[in-house]
Amino acid sequence: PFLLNLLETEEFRAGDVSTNFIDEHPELTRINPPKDRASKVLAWLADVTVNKPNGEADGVINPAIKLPAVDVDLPAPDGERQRLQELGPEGWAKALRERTSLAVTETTFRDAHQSLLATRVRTADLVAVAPHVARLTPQLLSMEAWGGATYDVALRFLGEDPWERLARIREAMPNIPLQMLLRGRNTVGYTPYPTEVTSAFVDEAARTGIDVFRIFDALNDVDQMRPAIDAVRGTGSTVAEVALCYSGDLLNPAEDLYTLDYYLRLAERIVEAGAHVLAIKDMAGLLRAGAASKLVAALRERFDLPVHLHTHDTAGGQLATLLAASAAGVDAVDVASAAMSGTTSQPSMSALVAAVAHTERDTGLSLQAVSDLEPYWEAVRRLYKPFESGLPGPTGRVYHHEIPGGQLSNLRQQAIALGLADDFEKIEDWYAAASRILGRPTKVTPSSKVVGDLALQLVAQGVDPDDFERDPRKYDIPDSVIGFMAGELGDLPGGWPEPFRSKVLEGRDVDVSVKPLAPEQAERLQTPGADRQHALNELLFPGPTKAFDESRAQYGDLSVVDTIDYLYGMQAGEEHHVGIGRGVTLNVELEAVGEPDDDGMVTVMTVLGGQLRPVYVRDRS
Ligand code: 3PY
Ligand code: ZN
Repeated sequence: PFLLNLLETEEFRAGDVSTNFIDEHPELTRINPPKDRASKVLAWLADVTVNKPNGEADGVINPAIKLPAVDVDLPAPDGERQRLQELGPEGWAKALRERTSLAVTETTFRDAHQSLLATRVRTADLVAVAPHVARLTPQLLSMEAWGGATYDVALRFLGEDPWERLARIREAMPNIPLQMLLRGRNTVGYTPYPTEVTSAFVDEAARTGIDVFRIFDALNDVDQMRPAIDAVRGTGSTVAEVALCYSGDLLNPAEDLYTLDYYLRLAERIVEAGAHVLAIKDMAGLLRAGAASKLVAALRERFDLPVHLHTHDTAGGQLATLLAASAAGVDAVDVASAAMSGTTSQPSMSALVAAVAHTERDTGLSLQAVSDLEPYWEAVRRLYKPFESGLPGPTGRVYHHEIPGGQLSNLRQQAIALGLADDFEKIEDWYAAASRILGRPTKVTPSSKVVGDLALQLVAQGVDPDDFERDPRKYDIPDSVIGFMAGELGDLPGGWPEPFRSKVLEGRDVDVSVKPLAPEQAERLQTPGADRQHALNELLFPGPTKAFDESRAQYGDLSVVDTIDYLYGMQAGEEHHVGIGRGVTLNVELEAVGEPDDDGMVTVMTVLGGQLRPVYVRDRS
């Protein structure tokens, strides 16, 4: 055990071992139990119990008790996934366009928690409800369940493999197409990758369970989306839904960039590039009801593709937008389970289902079934309270600052971390100013991050945006802003902001070429399967993948542990039933938590299966 302890020590592995290393780390000579699966899970639980990274478990319940009564042993009825398999992507899209009922995509497994709970919802909570969703709402067009920030967050914060998540959801929900959000050439990352990465990623995602790829580019650059569209079409069986990112205010006569004409020209290029479905991606919730009518009607009149509308309810009025779009013929809309809807998330599914029930656009979903799933999500949301964005209600300020839903919640947390919480309105105002300075780009990952970086920097350093625009070289310029001005993310819809851009780039030699893969990296992308998945993790997120590998080595597969235990640890006097996979459940009780010793180590006395088990934990609280 001593050697194992030693090998698990970061500095030791990093080669930073001085001669008196052992003297400085007496805890290593203490005997920990052998690292079997139970010990690994116990190590996690003991650590969380001592260090309380998420505070106390106040008012939480295990969501499982709120799962609606459904016989999950009966097979799930056939759904849109079987139709897709039968008709193929072209036929499926055509059928979507021809149906009268309004098709519904559910976003609770991805965007809703990305936009409300910092993307923290764990695989266990998704897989637990998936069979119920499959049986209660089999009419869903799709479930958005992957992509966006979920991939990064799984590796970085949850000790979870995103591919395992996808495979498990796929298995638990065999009848509903799984949809992912793909950031064009950036796949699920923040910068562009070579085409072979996009192709391998799409192929692997399709094999693991994705049926519908919603592809977008942060600057609406169709060329940046082409490799992804080609890769999706190349699978032969999956749907390329290609998005135009909505910005500005279509009906405003003063709008001179993001006009109806702009969107129609963009849509034309998207259709030519091979999209099966056209998506309107309103990431900030700026698409007003009147504008939605006009845009949807024009897109459907001009093109034969079905139109799928995605919005965020930041200002509180987006049900009106969905209804206006529905009246104008939109084929599908995105909503989230009511308990996970509203504000920076999508509008509520039950509100939508009720609003069009008994009309010709009736969704076919049962309002009863949809609402029966809500108590589960309410309990899940309560569990993840430490990750709530803190946006207490809708805000009309979004029409001014145009911050996307997912980013608005994140920026609030960043502002708190930087001690700028009281200045949040200033951050919003200066975000708007930063956007203007940078040429009014469409703002969505990763262009939104560039604008946010600049806004935070200006506020933190007290630099007036106009001064910065006049003479950027006088101030620190975030690297992301320099790269953005150099064209790292592609060209801007409205052209480059001059003379600002030239001032930023003057005397700088910025290399924006996409770095080719090393031959051994390219080789690993050739063969589908676990090694390719791991190679993609390493390529896209090297740091988080290392964090994930370390978490797996130290704590084992934590994705099977109940969230209540995972987030809040053990409570004295309670028996914890901890699933450790393959049908094995541990019974664990917390006996006592000792005081930190001189080395900051705490002994956590547990009872595992009736036997006393001490676990040693570093106190970082
Ligand atoms: C993402 O890229 O993660 C988004 O949700 C963009 O809206
Ligand atoms: Zn979104």
